[in-house]
Amino acid sequence: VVVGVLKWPRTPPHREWNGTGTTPHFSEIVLGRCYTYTQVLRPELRHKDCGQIGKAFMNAFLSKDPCNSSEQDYQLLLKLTNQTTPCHTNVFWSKSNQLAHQYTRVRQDMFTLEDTLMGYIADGLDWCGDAGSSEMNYQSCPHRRKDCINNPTSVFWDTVSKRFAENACGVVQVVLNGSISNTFDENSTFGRVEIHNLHPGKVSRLQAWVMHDIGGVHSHSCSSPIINDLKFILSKRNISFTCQDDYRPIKFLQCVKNPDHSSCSSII
Ligand code: C8R
Repeated sequence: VVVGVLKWPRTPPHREWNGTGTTPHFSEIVLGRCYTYTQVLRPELRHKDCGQIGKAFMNAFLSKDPCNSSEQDYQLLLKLTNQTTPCHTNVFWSKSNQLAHQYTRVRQDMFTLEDTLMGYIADGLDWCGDAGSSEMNYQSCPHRRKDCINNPTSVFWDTVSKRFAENACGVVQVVLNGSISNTFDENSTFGRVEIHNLHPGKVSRLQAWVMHDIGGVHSHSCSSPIINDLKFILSKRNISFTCQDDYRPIKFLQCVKNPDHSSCSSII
């Protein structure tokens, strides 16, 4: 008698969580992105060990309760992916993901978190494991609001965003979305984690660019009280703050997509 037969037929695994499951081919994507970044995009990092980095990433969440993830789980991964960016090159963003990345794509000397190795590897991926198994859960992962806050991806972004802010120096920039109600949101990663982890001795000033969608509403601008909230938090931390609406270099990127809009043809 073949014992294995007793396990069959298996009921398909049910979706235990409300969030998207681990991205198919997660470990291959991680490895591929790591090699692309270190061997092709930034060969100054070619000494990084992508095999180790891939393993450390998996070990951070496999065989663990996906609602009990911690900063500690990611410490080895952070250590293996450490990277210094020059002063005056850090770009933060909040609710302006695409635009901020378009900006640094053109300005190769500037870095968002996704332009660093760790952010590049993880951008857009989902992952989680399970305490009772050494496999990834491709079916579902905990949703931040509907299931639990301390899930592997949320804890990861908080942890790496914190490090990115701690390492920032000089004048740092943030791209904000002036066409939504929460242009500055104290509950976002930027408002909750990053601004509180900038080092006052290292960061001299935060330069905010409040960008409005072309043809979109102007919910907030630099003179809005919500921007004053940000200024106030920074002043308490001895970091100076400057703000400019519709910064021209970024506005030009928006105009590339909307060349015929009246606000794109004026010369002022
Ligand atoms: N940062 C945070 N979250 C990130 C991220 C990143 O670099 N990259 C990705 N893909 N994500 P939002 P925010 C994912 O609300 O909360 C850093 C995460 O799943 O528009 O203010 C970065 O340095 C996360 O839940 O912005 C940047 O400065 C959402 O995208 C802020 O934090 C966050 O999208 C942006 O975080």
